[in-house]
Amino acid sequence: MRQTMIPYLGAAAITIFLVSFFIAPPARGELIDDFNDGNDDGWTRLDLLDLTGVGSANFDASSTQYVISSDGELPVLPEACNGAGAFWTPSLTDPQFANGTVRAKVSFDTDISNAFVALRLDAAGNGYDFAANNAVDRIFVDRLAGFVGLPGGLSSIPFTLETGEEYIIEGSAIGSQLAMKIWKVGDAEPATPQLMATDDTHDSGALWVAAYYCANPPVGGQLSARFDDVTFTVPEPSSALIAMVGCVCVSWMRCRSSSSRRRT
Ligand SMILES: [Ca+2]
Ligand SMILES: [Ca+2]
Ligand SMILES: [Ca+2]
Repeated sequence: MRQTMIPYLGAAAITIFLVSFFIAPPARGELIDDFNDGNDDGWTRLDLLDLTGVGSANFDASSTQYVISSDGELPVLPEACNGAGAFWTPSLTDPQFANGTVRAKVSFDTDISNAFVALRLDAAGNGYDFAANNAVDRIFVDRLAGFVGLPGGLSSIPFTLETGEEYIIEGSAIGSQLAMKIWKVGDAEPATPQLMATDDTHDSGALWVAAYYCANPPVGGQLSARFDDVTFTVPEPSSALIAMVGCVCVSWMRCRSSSSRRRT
């Protein structure tokens, strides 16, 4: 009796291990920061405006929103985009952030100001961003290299964004699948992502929020975008995966059961 129980106990242990590994992830929709304490402790700032000699940035959470803005007016850019951002410091090395969904409330204080959230983006600007370009009314899923995006992004569509309005922006990187949703606060959340893309260049890196402006359209001025209620969600457990784990365990138990019967 004891001998025949051992395979079942072993199977149960393996089942518990697999279930806990695949299906019982860390807390879902975990709050990263609501800035309600008025500071940005835990974030690592990066002022690309300063590093490239274009200007300098302010990072200010005293309003209980995280405002990333330029210190004064910025010049028209000759090309590409520039800005400032911050990454959630633990996310740079914590593998929990390699797969999942970042969500943040975003708004723009001026017409030149755009914003992105990013996943798997390292401190040198290599990774994925999910961008809301207020200046040209377009949203992008993009792969950045040294903070420079691909022409046209991995995927993009027109989307009307209004200065002063609040939006929820959501970026997702699960395996090689990238997806983005955006909607105005108060509107219904879209049932499916507006943008999807497949890319396997980057499999880990940090969670970011950033404000930026671009050479298109060729305008300078004050850069200012604000962020709030940043959350990160690990992937939903896949019912297919649950089924697969179940089948593997049942097969393994049957196999062990028949081999133990042969031994007795
Ligand atoms: Ca807040
Ligand atoms: Ca804080
Ligand atoms: Ca706009």
